[in-house]
Amino acid sequence: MWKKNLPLNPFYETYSESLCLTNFLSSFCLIPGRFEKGRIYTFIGEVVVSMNPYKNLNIYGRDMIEQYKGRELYERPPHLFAIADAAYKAMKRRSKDTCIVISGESGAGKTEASKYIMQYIAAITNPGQRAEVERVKNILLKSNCVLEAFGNAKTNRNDNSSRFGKYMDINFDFKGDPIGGHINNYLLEKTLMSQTPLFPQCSISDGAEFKAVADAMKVIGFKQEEIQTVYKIVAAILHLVSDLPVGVSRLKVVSIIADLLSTKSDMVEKALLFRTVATGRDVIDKQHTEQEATYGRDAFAKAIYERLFCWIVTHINDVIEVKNYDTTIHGKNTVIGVLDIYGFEIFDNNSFEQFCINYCNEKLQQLFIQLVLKQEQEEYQREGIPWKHIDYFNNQVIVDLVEQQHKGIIAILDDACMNVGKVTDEMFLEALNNKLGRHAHFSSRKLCATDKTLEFDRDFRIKHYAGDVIYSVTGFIDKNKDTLFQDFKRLMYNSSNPVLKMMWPEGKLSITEVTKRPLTAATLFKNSMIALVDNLASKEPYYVRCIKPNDKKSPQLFDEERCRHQVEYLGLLENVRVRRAGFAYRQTYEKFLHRYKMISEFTWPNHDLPSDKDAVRKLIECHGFQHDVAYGKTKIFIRTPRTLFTLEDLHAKMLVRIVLFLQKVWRGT
Ligand code: AD9
Ligand code: MG
Repeated sequence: MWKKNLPLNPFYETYSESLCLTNFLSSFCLIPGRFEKGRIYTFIGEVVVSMNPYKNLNIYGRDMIEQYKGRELYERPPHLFAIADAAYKAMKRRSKDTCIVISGESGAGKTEASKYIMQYIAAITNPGQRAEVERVKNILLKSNCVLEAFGNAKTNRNDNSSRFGKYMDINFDFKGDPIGGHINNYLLEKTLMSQTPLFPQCSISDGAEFKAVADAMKVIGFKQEEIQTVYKIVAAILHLVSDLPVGVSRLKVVSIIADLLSTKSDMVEKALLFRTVATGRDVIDKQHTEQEATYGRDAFAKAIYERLFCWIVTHINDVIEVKNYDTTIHGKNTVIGVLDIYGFEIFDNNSFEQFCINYCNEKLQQLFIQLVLKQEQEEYQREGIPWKHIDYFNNQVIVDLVEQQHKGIIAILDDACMNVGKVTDEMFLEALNNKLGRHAHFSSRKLCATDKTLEFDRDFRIKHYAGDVIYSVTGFIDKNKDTLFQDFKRLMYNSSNPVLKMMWPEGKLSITEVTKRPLTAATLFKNSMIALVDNLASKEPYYVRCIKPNDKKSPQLFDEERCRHQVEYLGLLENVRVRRAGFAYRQTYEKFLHRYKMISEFTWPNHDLPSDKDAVRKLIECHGFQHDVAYGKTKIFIRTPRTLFTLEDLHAKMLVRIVLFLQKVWRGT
């Protein structure tokens, strides 16, 4: 139905003349009220643009799943399911690892999108109802609930904001059924535990959510004593960071914490008040100043929270790890990766965490540019296809500002942290000013005294691809060093609770054995981002670009200015331009022939033409598609998806004819 009556792609249809931002916005949101009508998805090639509806839409049910299952990308109206199906089909048909990268700013709908994608994949696989596959699917789905319970929090941008990054690989067997998975988590924002006030006006029902999490943990396979330990750790953290209620003595709280962590009161007290230090050959207990003790306590609370989170992820990974899959018998095990990470954010007060989160978003934008805008255009050039270059803003310059060796902000921060003696956040800012004073994307009050937006001496500003963010240097040094006194690690290692003990293996080391210079938080994060991007770049990517319609979480309000800004910085306009001027599909002549040679008498079963390119040309001409293709040096390029569908149709029909023919031959009729 869709194929016949409706435009293949709203973009191809809407734009006959010039493409400008206003047209763009009109097309997918305003005219004829697509946002209001709940038509929140739009295609740009293999990219789906998603507008957060801020209300429940009845578009993710079983009937919808059936409509998208096994269909080609443009056969049905734009939807997340279409992109999920495309990634799945590509993986199954061509045994290729694929990935779905979901990006957009905080509250734009990434996490919701990732869950719908996983639900879709779960719904279309395992028709044979194999028990082991069902088990894996169930755990994959339930893992979201548990990870969100521990890793999401309310911010003023999003009531359910992801405070960690998540990349999940789903492994498939040769039948295309999920047989396992693996979750990578990235830098959890752990300061939350000691800062977030309670939100009494929150619409969330704590009781129901708690039960859902408890059930999910059971399904995943957490044992009863493990679940109890989880609750005890959470309680211990809350006791550690809470101001003491009137009438509760400090000693009482220490003893409660000791009980919860299965250790002794005097040991907890000692770890909170003293620090073991090695001076030459001697090891002594040095009493903390009040400031040190407060720092130590907070660092401890954050560290047990982080360990708990990582332990939960490891536990989930253990139960969904691919087991007993023999690639020599079953062939390659393929993967679909789904990336849902914290979105770009600007708060009133931005610190080290926002710096990391926004750097991560720069990296993802860079990957998008590389894969969608740059490589696409380079390929046309390489293949000798006539092409007029389409310009775009390349954010590599900002990525470099943050991550470049020796010169970038992370390197400067690490340098400051390496200094012996007391280093302050101000000294770090001074170093930034000295080294980055001329950088077009960096400024600070010292460098630009007339700039009234830089209110405080401790601020610096990065001109990010998605907007300017002013960061306060306060806390950068401590958060980057991320020091946790060895005394706490030893305390936990000596816990009589085996689960806790397992979370702290390095507590075994004595003070003299401890590595003095572990990698800093920013460097660890940078390394994990580089590895993530390499991993994504090695797979065939599909993109979901999420847009936030307004800052009020309203289902009615379409804030044109905000949308315009996001469309601009996400590079969507350039994306459409490249797509419209370009080709929807390309394939090497050899592979193209391999798939379609059966639909032409000139190529089936073999051709006698001088080259595969000539054979493809003949095949295309005999079906009358010559006006919709271009011939590159090694690949054929097809402009519109419609041609590809027709080729696929012909291919499918021919397969049926061949099967019928073979059946007749076998039966001897
Ligand atoms: V953050 O970077 O983690 O802070 P996300 O993940 O981009 O952010 P999220 O998916 O959590 O945003 O969406 C925010 C809220 O918007 C959700 O809690 C829903 O209330 C709402 N939302 C998002 N997508 C949909 C949807 N497809 N249908 C209905 C939605 N509501
Ligand atoms: Mg999220």
